[in-house]
Amino acid sequence: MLSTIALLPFLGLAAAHFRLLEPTWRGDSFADGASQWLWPCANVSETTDIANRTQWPLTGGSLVINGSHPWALTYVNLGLSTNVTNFNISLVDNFNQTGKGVLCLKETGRAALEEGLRESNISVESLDGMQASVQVIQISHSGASLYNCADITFNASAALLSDDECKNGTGVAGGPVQNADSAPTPTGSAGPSESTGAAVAMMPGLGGGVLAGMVAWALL
Ligand SMILES: *[C@@H]1O[C@H](CO)[C@@H](O)[C@H](O)[C@H]1NC(C)=O
Ligand SMILES: *[C@@H]1O[C@H](CO)[C@@H](O)[C@H](O)[C@H]1NC(C)=O
Ligand SMILES: *[C@@H]1O[C@H](CO)[C@@H](O)[C@H](O)[C@H]1NC(C)=O
Ligand SMILES: *[C@@H]1O[C@H](CO)[C@@H](O)[C@H](O)[C@H]1NC(C)=O
Ligand SMILES: *[C@@H]1O[C@H](CO)[C@@H](O)[C@H](O)[C@H]1NC(C)=O
Ligand SMILES: *[C@@H]1O[C@H](CO)[C@@H](O)[C@H](O)[C@H]1NC(C)=O
Ligand SMILES: *[C@@H]1O[C@H](CO)[C@@H](O)[C@H](O)[C@H]1NC(C)=O
Ligand SMILES: *[C@@H]1O[C@H](CO)[C@@H](O)[C@H](O)[C@H]1NC(C)=O
Ligand SMILES: *[C@@H]1O[C@H](CO)[C@@H](O)[C@H](O)[C@H]1NC(C)=O
Ligand SMILES: [Cu+2]
Repeated sequence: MLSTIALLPFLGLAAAHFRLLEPTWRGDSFADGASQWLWPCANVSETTDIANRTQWPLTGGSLVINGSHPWALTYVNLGLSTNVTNFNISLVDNFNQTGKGVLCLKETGRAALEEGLRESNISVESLDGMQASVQVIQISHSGASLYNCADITFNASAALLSDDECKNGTGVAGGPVQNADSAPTPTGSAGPSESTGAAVAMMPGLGGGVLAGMVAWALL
């Protein structure tokens, strides 16, 4: 947050800066030289030490974020292999994180991962040992997107976080996107991060009513 204080008067709004606690993020995206505004991974480069990648179960691992704003549209995408910019498996599509603090998804996007592997022609068996990166996007009131990434290795022996380690903070939850004339229609195809364009281009899963709403908020 501190690093963006100078920007706030300019943007007129605070953005939903957040920390990615699990899987372990690439590096501190609040540090100098990094910026969560920057696609695709906040200008934090990929982990070079393979031992520092989080081991993830083949059915999708646990995800913990610590959000700093009252709500944010949240996406979780996966890119298989290393140095990817194409995070084209959408694990979690477009939910509204409400409440500041810690949100944990115990097993992230199991069904979406299976489908993404099928579409990528990759068997669950060959996923074992594969490196990949997880990208989390949050979009709040201003309509601008914020990014954090974590580097993982899929591992058949890796475990989900325990129930003790995976809890939602008091008052933190997730819900469907509101303020829309029409319900969002998840696409289930390409993830939202293929484009570097405007925030609205990041949200193929949103119905036109939502897009209009987002544009309206962005102009507030
Ligand atoms: C991204 O990080 C590199 C160093 O890793 C730095 O040279 C560059 O200025 C940064 N880009 C932005 C837009 O901050
Ligand atoms: C790996 O993680 C350890 C512990 O956080 C850190 O000290 C080390 O610098 C990391 N290695 C690399 C190459 O980033
Ligand atoms: C989440 O962020 C808040 C505000 O910065 C902080 O007080 C809290 O300790 C963080 N929680 C965790 C689990 O890191
Ligand atoms: C990823 O890209 C960086 C910088 O371009 C390069 O140094 C590194 O070797 C690449 N990693 C892999 C696994 O290709
Ligand atoms: C994602 O992109 C990779 C490389 O660009 C491609 O091989 C793979 O089939 C794509 N997967 C999906 C689900 O679109
Ligand atoms: C999928 O992978 C298998 C085995 O590598 C290969 O024989 C097949 O042609 C691939 N199919 C597509 C659609 O790429
Ligand atoms: C896979 O996970 C298991 C259990 O955490 C660990 O012992 C093993 O070293 C991991 N494999 C690799 C290749 O890192
Ligand atoms: C935390 O909240 C999200 C969104 O409501 C929910 O999907 C998830 O299961 C919750 N996590 C836990 C550990 O109950
Ligand atoms: C997310 O939920 C909050 C709290 O209910 C609400 O004020 C906000 O408008 C919601 N945002 C969207 C895009 O649904
Ligand atoms: Cu912020």
